[in-house]
Amino acid sequence: MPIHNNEIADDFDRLADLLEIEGANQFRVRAYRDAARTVRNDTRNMADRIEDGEDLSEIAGIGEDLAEKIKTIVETGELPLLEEVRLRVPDALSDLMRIEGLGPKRVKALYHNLDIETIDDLKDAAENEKIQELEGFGRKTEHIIKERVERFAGAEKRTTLLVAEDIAESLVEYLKQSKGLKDIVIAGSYRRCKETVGDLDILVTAKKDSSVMKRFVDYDEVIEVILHGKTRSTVRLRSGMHVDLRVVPEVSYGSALHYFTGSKAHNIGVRKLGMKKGYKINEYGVFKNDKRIAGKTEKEVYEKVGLCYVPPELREGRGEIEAAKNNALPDLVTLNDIRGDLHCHTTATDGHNSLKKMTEAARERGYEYIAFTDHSKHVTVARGLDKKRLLKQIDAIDRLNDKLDDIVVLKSIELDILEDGSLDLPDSVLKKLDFTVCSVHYKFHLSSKKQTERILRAMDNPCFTIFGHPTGRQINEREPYQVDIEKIIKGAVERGCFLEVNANASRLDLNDDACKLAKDNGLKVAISTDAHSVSDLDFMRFGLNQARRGWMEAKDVINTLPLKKLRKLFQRG
Ligand code: DGT
Ligand code: CA
Ligand code: CA
Ligand code: ZN
Repeated sequence: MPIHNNEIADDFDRLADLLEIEGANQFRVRAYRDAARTVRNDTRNMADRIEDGEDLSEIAGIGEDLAEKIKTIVETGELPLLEEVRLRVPDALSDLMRIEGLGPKRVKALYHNLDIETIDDLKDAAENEKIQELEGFGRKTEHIIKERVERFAGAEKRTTLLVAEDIAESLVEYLKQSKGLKDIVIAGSYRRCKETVGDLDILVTAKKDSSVMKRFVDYDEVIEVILHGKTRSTVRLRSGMHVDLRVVPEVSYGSALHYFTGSKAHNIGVRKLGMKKGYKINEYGVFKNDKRIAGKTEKEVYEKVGLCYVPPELREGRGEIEAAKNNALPDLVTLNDIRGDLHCHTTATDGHNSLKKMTEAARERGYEYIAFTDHSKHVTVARGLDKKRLLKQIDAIDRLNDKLDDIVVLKSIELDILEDGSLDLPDSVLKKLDFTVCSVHYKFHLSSKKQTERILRAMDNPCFTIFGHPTGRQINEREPYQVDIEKIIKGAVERGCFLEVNANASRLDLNDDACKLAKDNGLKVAISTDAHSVSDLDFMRFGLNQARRGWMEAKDVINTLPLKKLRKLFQRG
């Protein structure tokens, strides 16, 4: 069974933790952490890449040594260096690093002085007030640790859609080979394209003598069978993900799909409508006086209660039932509508592929335009563009455009919004660009009032076009900064600028709720990948998921426009 990207990433993360606790060189530790992130966020499976004969060292940020290590993990399931380090440093110490506020130094001190190896050890020690006696800890720190351990233990673990897809796709491929299988579909939050999923809900129809249930519990990624029945089983996979599998009769397929797709709030709404008509609706069908009158398809279920078909992304109980009743559902934006990508990086700053290669890749994806938004020089990256280098890039783009006739390269930059709300390059240079992306990359901890003012002030500059990753959150890693997003949305409408839906699978920023808020306020967005390499261009569909969940249509998204119209929008007042 192929090794998943997240497993390779976990190995590298663990290795980085243990090496850091051991006191290894910072650069070495950093290299493994970066590799973990690169692999985890790759839209393609490392195992597939190897099978296709690709050279992994050509992936941005993966050198020859790392490429070799990835290959070893894929082939043997193990990373020998990690095994070696594990002999010296207890593996569980790596878990302690997941507790906020515990760095390598503290973990080491806890281990050497109090024999704390596991989260449980840590909890016991905190409860027995052992930690406060340690040098450099104190009562307050002990209290904070105790609280964080409790939160950590109770924290709901949700998986990003990108990682969930990787896990789900190979399982579905495997199940498809079962004897007597007919339909197979993943329902639940996965089908609704939520940014993260709790567990996977797989639904199948199959012949009576089908082997699908047995095959499911026999899957070699299963580490625990929680429930094993004829029509329903639940397992836990190596990744920690729980999976439910349900076998339903064909006559109930549509009803079951509807029921298990959810959300619960949406289901309740539909059931209520059914009750008004005297129907009983459950996962087996729509019933009138115990006679099944619908259930084979989802469409049938909706029709019976007087609704048109509701796309899964809208099934959140946010007004979609009312809209479906009035035939007023949005015509959701699709990947086909997208004509270009407005936020991409190259080797000029922290991207991993050249201007030319990125443009070629955009053309392969059928785009009419691509914009390069390498970083300005302020705080973000060491090699950010100053005026001179930006002018050089503008020249290079002019020359490239001369040679191309089926795609246009747009000139842009990702500017830092400085603390006082100014932008970090003078307007005289910015005017030479087609548009700008402006982002907050530092001073995340301002009050909501100050942060909001800072951003609005930046938007006052007519050179400000698109506000990049507007809340700064990174899923499971960094909370959004404090900001009044509604004020920002309204401010953007007033000034004629736009907000970004950053499609990077671990950002998704704006998220679905904010997309809806933007739409309700008449603000258009740019769905952009923030690609740092060619394969990152494929993040586009993850941004689309959020926009669709936020009810957005093609007309709400500026990069669905042909270039001429887009250029007009870029001209502010
Ligand atoms: P998740 O797994 O936390 O990301 O979210 P879901 O939406 O996949 O929720 P899950 O796995 O608990 O259940 C799958 C679907 O089954 C859910 O979206 C709706 C349906 N469902 C579950 N429990 C109930 C219930 O008590 N009432 C109704 N009407 N539907 C339910
Ligand atoms: Ca689920
Ligand atoms: Ca479930
Ligand atoms: Zn960027």
